[in-house]
This record gives sequence, C-alpha cells and structure tokens, in this order.
Amino acid sequence: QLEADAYRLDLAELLEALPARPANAHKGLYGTVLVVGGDYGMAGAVAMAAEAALRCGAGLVRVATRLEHVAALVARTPEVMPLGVASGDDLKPLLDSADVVVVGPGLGQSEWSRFLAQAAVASGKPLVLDADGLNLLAAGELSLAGAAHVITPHPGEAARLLGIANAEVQSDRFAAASALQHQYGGVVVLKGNGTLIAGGGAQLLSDYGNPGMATGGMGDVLSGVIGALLAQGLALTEAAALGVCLHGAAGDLAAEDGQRGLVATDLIPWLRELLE
Ligand code: NPW
Ligand code: AMP
Ligand code: MG
Repeated sequence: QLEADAYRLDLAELLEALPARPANAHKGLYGTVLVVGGDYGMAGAVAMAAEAALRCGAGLVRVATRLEHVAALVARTPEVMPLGVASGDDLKPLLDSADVVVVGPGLGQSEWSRFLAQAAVASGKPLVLDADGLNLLAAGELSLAGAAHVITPHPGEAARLLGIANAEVQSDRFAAASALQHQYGGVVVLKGNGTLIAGGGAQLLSDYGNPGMATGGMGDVLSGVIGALLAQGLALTEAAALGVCLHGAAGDLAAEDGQRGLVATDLIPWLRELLE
C-alpha cells in the first residue's frame, strides 16, 4: 500500500543536492540558523537542535532562549551562539541576522513562548516549526500565512493541529499529511515509523529510522537538521526530504550498537559522516 501511495526516498540520490564546498568557501555561504526555544526544564531541546544544525553544515548557529540556559549551552558547544531573550523585541536583531528560524524545540507554551514564536513568524524568514511551535499553532496563537515553512509534527502534534484523535492520524497517515498540507500550506513532515513529506505535489516517504528513535530529543535533532539544509540553500521540499532521510539513516547507524538505550545525541556524529 505504501509503495502505491508515496514515492520512496533514497538518501544517496538526495545527497546530490548538496554541492561540494569550493576551495574559497566561507561561512557566509552556508547560512545562519536561529533556534528559538528552551523554556525552563527543556534547555536540552535547543542544545540538540543547534548542535545538529552545526553538524549538518550551517555557517553559524544562534540560539534564543532563557537567559539561565546560556552558560550551559556555551559550555557544551562553544560554536553555538546563544543569547538570553526576555521578549519578542529582544529577538528582533537575531531574527534580522538569520536566514532560517527553527521555532519550537522546548519552547513551552507560556506567554514568553508565545511572544517569541509570534515575533519569529512575523519576521518573514523561512521557518521550521516543531514541537511547541506546533502546539501554539494548534492553539490559534500563530498565523503562518505568507511565511515559507516546514512543519514537523509527530502524530500527537498532528492530531492537535487537525483537531482529531491521535489514532485517527495513525489510521490513515497519508490523509493526515495531506489534510495538514491543505490546512497550513508549506511542507509537512509527518513523523513516525515511515515519515511522510507532503509539499503540495506527490507525497514522499522515508523508511529510514527505527524504533530505537522513540526517545526524547529525536525530533529536536531533526528540526536542526532541516534548518541547516534550508540555510545552505535547499528548497523547502528538498531540505525536508534530505533532512528526514539523513536523520533516519543516522538513527539506523547509531542503532547498530543497540536500539534500546539509543539517545538523540548519538545521531549527531553520524550526520556528519553521512554528509561526506
Ligand atoms: P499518546 O501518549 O500515544 O497519546 P507531546 P513532547 C504522541 C520538548 N522536549 N506515534 C503520544 O501520545 C519538545 O521539544 C524536550 C503515536 C505522546 O504521549 C517539546 O517542546 C526535551 N503517538 C516538549 O518537550 C526532550 C505519538 O504525542 C505525545 C508519537 C513536548 O514535546 C523531549 C507526546 O507528545 C522533548 O523533545 C508516535 N510516533 N509520537 C529536552 N531534553 O529538553 C508522539 N506521540 O505531548 O507533544 O510532548 O513530544 O515530549
Ligand atoms: P519527536 O517525537 O518529536 O521526538 O520525534 C521523534 C523522531 O524519531 C521522528 O523523526 C520520528 O520519525 C523518529 N521515530 C520515532 N519512533 C520511530 C519509529 N518507531 N520508527 C522510525 N522512526 C521513529
Ligand atoms: Mg518533538
């Protein structure tokens, strides 16, 4: 049934979309990704998205998060440029300097979260909307009209966005992905066992990935991967398709040491390896 309904993606073919780096390359060629999120209790989500973005070749990666989380982020990954922000106004200069904005990893749904997400959407920059960015969208707090975007719901988030039960999403994932694309436009990545990518035309299917990936933080890594590919100039569908396959294939390589106990950061070194 799957083969009849969607085009099955091949990682090696998709990787051809990423050109080799010229000898005179500089970081400005590879874009600036801004990750917005990391409310209290979820600082790790932005750390994972940012590190994944760096390991997928973004030129610069900034993070807008709670001030209290900045020191820990720098200590873990000094290449990441985190800044504490208190409001949408604080976010403006970071948005101005970004080529792509990843909104949602660990963002929460507080007033702080809402103001940051609204400022990010208003910036007009290409967006990857995940996690609490999607919850705010489902709650009617954001309007995506006009912004180029990739949304990356897991089935629970997709159910909230569509106002249906989780089981209903899972009973016909093709229909759910297509309903999301009609409702929200842009490119939809419906995550899970057999991730679907819907961008208006035919649906694409990635069968990379494994049940070892059913653990916290996996989706946060994916949002950073797709953000980095967009920042390097890939089109929305291309970045979503390559990002999903790269992430799944990294999960498969990491799972060679065992699925149980696999963690999201285990994927990160494999991302780089696969991109060579
Ligand atoms: P159930 O239980 O089956 O009814 P939530 P979250 C469903 C941050 N994180 N197939 C499932 O529903 C994120 O970035 C931070 C079927 C499940 O209970 C977010 O900002 C981390 N159902 C925030 O936490 C690490 C599926 O959705 C429910 C499904 C909340 O995100 C963790 C859970 O989803 C996390 O990433 C599937 N394949 N997948 C950190 N270290 O900082 C999910 N569901 O309620 O949206 O919560 O995904 O944990
Ligand atoms: P999230 O729920 O946002 O952390 O995202 C989980 C990530 O792991 C998504 O990219 C899923 O497609 C992937 N994943 C989780 N469980 C599985 C599974 N059983 N098979 C394949 N991929 C999975
Ligand atoms: Mg998630």
